[in-house]
Amino acid sequence: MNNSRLTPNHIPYIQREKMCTNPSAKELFLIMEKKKSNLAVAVDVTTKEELLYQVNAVAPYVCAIKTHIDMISDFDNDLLMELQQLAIKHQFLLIEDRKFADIGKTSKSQYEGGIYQISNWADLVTVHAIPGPGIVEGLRETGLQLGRGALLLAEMSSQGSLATGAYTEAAVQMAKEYSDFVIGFISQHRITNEPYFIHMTPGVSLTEGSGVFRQQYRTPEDAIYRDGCDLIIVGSSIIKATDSKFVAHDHQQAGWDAYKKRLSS
Ligand code: S5P
Repeated sequence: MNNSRLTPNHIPYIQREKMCTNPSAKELFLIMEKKKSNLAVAVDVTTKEELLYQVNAVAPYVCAIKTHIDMISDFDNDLLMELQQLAIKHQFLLIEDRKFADIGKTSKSQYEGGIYQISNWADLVTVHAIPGPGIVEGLRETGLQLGRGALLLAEMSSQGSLATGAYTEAAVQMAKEYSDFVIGFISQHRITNEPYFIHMTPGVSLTEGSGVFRQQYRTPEDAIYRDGCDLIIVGSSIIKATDSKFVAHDHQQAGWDAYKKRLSS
């Protein structure tokens, strides 16, 4: 098969692993294939105990865990040790959804320093494109030598988002310029056909509709098969469920079925 004539929608994750150079991107594709999971769970909770409880529950079904570490009221360094141990034991990546948005110098200091020292433990971080390429250059200087990667926010799931059209296209250009560090996007659709870019998408639930503060949800099938995203990010639908383990498994299966359907379409 001549892959150059195919869109990434028809190239298996395992082949796309060979097309990227960033170590975290490679590891992610390998884990996705091995665990048959294109599910990342957004564990948006406020205590260490809840975070570790939820991560333990969903770990077998995910390729990544996405944190907002600054929501944790009793944060300490032990939490980071435990998260990293769980990530090794269950094979998943850690995405810190920091949404950096400042000039390069400031963002770099926020990435490596402060209480959270994000670059020491997060495989991937989220980054706004709004400041222009300097933000990527600043983060890249720290992250690349540690084998880390970044995801550019090119579109958002909330109704009325300003990240559309020319803004989204400019984010794609920024990513192409630094594709050794920017491994892909947070977006609502496939926005470019380079097979090494991973499109991660939030606003996903088995039940479509809207959430609080104008969040919008569509199903794993729509996100992956219809919209061409590669990885679904699911938060409240899983972690607010009575049995998050069970519901995580359902989302994993729905995401993987949609990927298989896409490959064979
Ligand atoms: O456009 C976006 C980008 C992100 S990273 N919309 C989002 O909802 N997110 C994040 O995904 C958000 O910060 C939250 O952690 C998660 C969605 O959670 P849910 O509870 O709505 O599924």
